[in-house]
Amino acid sequence: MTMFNPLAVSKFLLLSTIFATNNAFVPSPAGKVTTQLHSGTLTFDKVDARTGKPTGTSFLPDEAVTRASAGSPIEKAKLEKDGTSAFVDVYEYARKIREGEMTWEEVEKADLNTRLKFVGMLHRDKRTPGQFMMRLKVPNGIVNSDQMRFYASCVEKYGEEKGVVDITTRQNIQLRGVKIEDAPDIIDGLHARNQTSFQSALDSVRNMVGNPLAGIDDQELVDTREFCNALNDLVSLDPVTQTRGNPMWGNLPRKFNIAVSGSRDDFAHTHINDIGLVPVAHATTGEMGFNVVLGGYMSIKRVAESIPANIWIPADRESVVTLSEAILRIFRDESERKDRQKARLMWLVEKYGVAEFKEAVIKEITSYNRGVTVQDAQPAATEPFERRELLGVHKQKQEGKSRVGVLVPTGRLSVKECRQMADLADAYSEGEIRLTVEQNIILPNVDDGKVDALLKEDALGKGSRLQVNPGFIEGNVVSCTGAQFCGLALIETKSHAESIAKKLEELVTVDKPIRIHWTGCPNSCGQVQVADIGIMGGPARKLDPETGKMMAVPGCKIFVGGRIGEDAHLSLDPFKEGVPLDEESLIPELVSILKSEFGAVDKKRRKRDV
Ligand code: SRM
Ligand code: SF4
Repeated sequence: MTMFNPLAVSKFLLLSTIFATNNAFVPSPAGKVTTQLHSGTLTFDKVDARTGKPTGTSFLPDEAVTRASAGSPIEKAKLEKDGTSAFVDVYEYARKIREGEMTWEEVEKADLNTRLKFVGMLHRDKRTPGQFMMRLKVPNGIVNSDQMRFYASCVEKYGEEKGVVDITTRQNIQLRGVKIEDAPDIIDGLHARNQTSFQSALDSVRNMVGNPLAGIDDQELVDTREFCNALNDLVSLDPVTQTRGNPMWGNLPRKFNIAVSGSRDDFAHTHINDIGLVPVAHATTGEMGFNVVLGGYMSIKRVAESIPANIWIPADRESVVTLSEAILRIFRDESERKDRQKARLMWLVEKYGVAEFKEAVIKEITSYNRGVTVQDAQPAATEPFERRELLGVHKQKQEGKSRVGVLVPTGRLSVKECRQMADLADAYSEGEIRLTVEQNIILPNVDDGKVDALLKEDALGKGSRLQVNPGFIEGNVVSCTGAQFCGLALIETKSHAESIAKKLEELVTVDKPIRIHWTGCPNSCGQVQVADIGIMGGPARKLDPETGKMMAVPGCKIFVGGRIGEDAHLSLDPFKEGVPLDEESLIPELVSILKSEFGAVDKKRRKRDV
């Protein structure tokens, strides 16, 4: 019997070229390394006996290992057992559970709630004990109909409520309801479809966000697909063994986000990523390239907009990969290991100073000896430019082709809706489906002559949640996962986000898209600070009519005035706090904000006026 190797990457299935890296790890003979934890002495394997690959920790300088060993409990969990071999754990646990040797409750706690995250498996212990969310990697947010049908088949057995598929705010897919015993089949199925869940969560480089209009847009400056694929390979593909999971990035101090923008619209949101690549032509030569912005992030402790690094690189794979690798290497070895709230890139850049950090990056790049050079940032274009719409029907640069943006309310897809989207993609967009950070779908390359037929499809018709021409309010809602599945949530989000948008749509008329984002807690996965109106879970009090006393109720903070695109701006201070979440409190607040800040008028009055 041949053993399936969960880490193996099929050469036939690999989309992108493998980069030979100068500092690729050459496995040394299995050896033990000892380090002092404050709980005692730890000895870890330099080469993981289970995978034959070096561990993530084996790439760290001694000094970083010492800091990690005195670091947070997550740092210790990573030192004690390597995350890049977590695939092996999933297969072993699944086999034992299937064969009745153990139950999920007996899985080692640090694996259950921490290390399995390296395989993209997040135990939803508070909400659905024993069931996991499985997060994938979808570079540039491009999937196909076969993959979409596969997602549906994976979650169907978990029932309508728990077995759903979500499009995330990183243009990515999450499968819900997954049980450990089913995970190997899902992982095998993903790998057979050139996808993976590996290194999609915890201290990993997260999904590569690119331009959802890559290759189909006449305003495009750079096609982001090859860069997202190349960067995905950098972090997810072991350059030595050519297996999934690159141990070089297997022990990072924290999550790391990269976004590659392809046009002046900045659909990728470079301003809220650790590395943002902003397409700008070289002022003298006209060569297309990227200005680099650094350190954008959101968290409970701090929300920061990216800062310019005064770096420009040409838009070629070698330059993009080398720059990212240099920054990642410095981040991996030098960033904070004790206080996780201070371990994001921005803190390290500030510790250096921007100019000094730039110098360190250039020194690192030079040491790789790949002939990559960087220049000072180039001036951005100044001609007026208006950010465009992604929903609806729009002409492509290809003659006779259109892109059709479909609203997926709050990114949530039922099994039936996944299959409907797959069928539409097969019939109209050569099977291709693109995801956006607004949690919606774009069907590319639809023949102009077939657009009418597409719009008449039942899946997009009256009564369907999926719509091509929704109202300006309901069509622009984004929502994080919230209390239904997320243990950190202070409030339920997605169901409120969808129903309140519908009600607002009935009450007022606006003359432009109004982006309402919901997020269940201050981590801001729903990115409320970029929204026109952002709703963040928070405490509130309300009069109890029975007792006549004030009582604590689920509530929210409201943010107003975030901007995206070239003129991005984060709205950092709440416009209003302590608003109860019930409809009789929240809807009047939102109507009032829509009127005072966004020129909304009552629907009835507008009808009379007309
Ligand atoms: Fe997030 C943690 C969901 C995008 C900032 N995020 C979580 C966890 C894993 C918490 C948990 O264990 O339950 C959430 C899983 C809930 C679930 O069951 O889905 C979670 N984050 C999400 C997703 C699914 C929201 C969504 O509905 O779309 C997004 C998945 C993206 C992906 O595909 O990889 C998601 N999270 C974001 C973003 C937006 C972005 O990347 O543009 C942010 C702000 C940007 C950033 O990271 O700087 C974000 N999530 C956080 C943070 C705060 C990070 C920090 O530095 O402190 C946490 C908490 C943490 O990491 O400790 C967090
Ligand atoms: Fe969970 Fe908070 Fe992120 Fe929402 S913002 S998914 S509640 S961690």
